Amino acid sequence: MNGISLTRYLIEEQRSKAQIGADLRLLIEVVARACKTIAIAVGKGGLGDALGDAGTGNIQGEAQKKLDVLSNEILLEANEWGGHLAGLASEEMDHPHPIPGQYPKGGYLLLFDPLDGSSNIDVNVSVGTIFSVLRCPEGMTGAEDEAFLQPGTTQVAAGYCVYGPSTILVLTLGNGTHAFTLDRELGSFRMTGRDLQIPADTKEFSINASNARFWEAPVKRYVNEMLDGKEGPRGKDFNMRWVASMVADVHRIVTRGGVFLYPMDSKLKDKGGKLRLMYEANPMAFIIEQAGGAATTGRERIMDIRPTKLHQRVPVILGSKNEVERVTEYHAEG
Ligand code: P6P
Repeated sequence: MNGISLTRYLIEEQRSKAQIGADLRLLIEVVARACKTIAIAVGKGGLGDALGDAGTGNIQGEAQKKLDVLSNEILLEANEWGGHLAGLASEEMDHPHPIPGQYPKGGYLLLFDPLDGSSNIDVNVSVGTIFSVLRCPEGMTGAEDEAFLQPGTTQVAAGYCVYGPSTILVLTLGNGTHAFTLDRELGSFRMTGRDLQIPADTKEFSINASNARFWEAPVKRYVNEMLDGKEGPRGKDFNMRWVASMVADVHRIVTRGGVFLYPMDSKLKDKGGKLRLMYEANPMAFIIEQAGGAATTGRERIMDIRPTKLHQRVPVILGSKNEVERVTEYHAEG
């Protein structure tokens, strides 16, 4: 079944499991088309005029790259006219973007980080778009923050598009995790991985080790045991990778296993963590769990968290199930 187009996959899902209706199928197709446009802008690098800082900041207090702003606009413009959405929320916007009055509204909410890892853009390292789809609750318009504050278990779909040597869309509709690679000649995404499975064990971990002095004891214990290698309690050697682009690190894990940690640390305590729950941790957790992996904060399943703020942050530990369970056990032991 490899090589089928994204469109054919979506039609087959709609036909076989009534998993998705026409509106959700349109939503995914529109997001995929927007990712193609973003891939072209990212791929231009210094040849386009989109590198460097935009001179503005987002609600996170982070300097926005020109491509952050451009990617956000591409996703807004692609999605506001189709009649499938009630509202959109983005890392780059303080509050939700309502559907303009001249367009019909639909029943879905789209949340996204339009260009995650954008600090890597200027040095030509892989970056990506992350998105999550929720239903708009009865009685809400989709323009209010509250409409989006739903636990990750209510997600209807989630995905990311990694802009690397190839452009790959990884998607779940709650029926497995599947990969579609952009065929640049045809201009369409074609299936290159169906029902991906993350190995339960791994020898590869992913963490920004420069934060070691700020970590909580369970994380220090977990990482030190891996660094002790064969001679240590784990009895095997480990390898470390840190791209500092969540989409690239997660894609490696979805592809060959591994464990990714951006844990709580003392310098982030007042913020709640580094990564954002609604449009980074939750969609990645859905994708990972649908591929047989696990995703916790160290203390609870990420997708069970009841959100209180649109841009709230959480600690993230995700990937190979047995490793995530080990770290989570270490937290429980204190
Ligand atoms: P650090 C990118 O800015 C990001 O949000 C994630 O994509 C990435 O995993 C993390 O931050 C990198 O953080 O502290 O290593 O720069």
